[in-house]
Amino acid sequence: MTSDRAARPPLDKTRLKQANPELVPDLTVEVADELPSTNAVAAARAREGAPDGLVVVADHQRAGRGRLDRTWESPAGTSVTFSLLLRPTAPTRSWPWIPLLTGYAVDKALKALWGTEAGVPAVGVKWPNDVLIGERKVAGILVERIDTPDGPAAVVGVGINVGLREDELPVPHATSLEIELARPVDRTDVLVDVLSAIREAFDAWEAGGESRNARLAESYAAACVTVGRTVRVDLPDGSVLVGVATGIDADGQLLVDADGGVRAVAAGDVVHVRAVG
Ligand code: BT5
Repeated sequence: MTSDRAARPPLDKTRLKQANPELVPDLTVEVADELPSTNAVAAARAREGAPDGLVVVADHQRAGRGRLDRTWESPAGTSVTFSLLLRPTAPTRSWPWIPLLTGYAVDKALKALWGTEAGVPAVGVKWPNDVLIGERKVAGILVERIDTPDGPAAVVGVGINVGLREDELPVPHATSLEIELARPVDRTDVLVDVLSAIREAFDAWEAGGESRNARLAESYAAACVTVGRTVRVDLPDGSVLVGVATGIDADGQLLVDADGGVRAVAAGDVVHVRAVG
């Protein structure tokens, strides 16, 4: 496996930790060689009083968490896995937007990485918070609300498949940046770009005042590959909703036109959303 190690260098800790002009200044990045889950560590740090802008990065995350007790797998040396601690000033009723905004920012950063490369499938965000290349998942997001002595905080966890080979993909509908681009991709570059995009997106959202959500709904819907498709939504009570996704409302809910009526579904209330056909 010597060749693998050479081909898979560790994250560049110096570049990430020193005052880095590439990173917006209000982020403090901590990089660990290995952690079970960056979300768990960031949540513990939030309860201890860590400030907004702390970023916990694992070079190798061994027990990543997904939504609803699902898992996130990341073979050593292949992934970007981090959690950003936010202490948003936006009212908590707007917080359902946080995972969507994160997906939107990751999507934007990956699209920029694509640049002008031809022949690669499109990047898009799948409501509520997966980032896809073509039909396959390249990034997952888990946002958790944490109650802390200093008030509620949000832990924004992001996992991105950078260097996984086909035989390392945990599920058939996954993909990685290197598979899609057919060239090596530097994990530190991806981390720096994605963190900057997320921070920028949140700063704009926080500054946006009362109209923040309506504006975001429009931009999000434009980047969202779910809108316009027929979808099957699995709900926690076992029922299934099938209809055409027509848009995103100001609360970040998916609007599904089914059986002659439009129903709004909240991200927190769905088990799975799948495109049909
Ligand atoms: C997610 O959950 O997609 C959220 C994943 C969040 C991971 C980050 S990594 C940093 C931070 N620290 C953590 O502990 N977690 C966060 P969900 O939508 O529930 O999707 C989970 C499902 O995606 C699994 O059940 C698998 O089917 C699939 N999956 C697992 N690993 C994957 C991978 N590397 N790539 C694509 N799909 C994967």
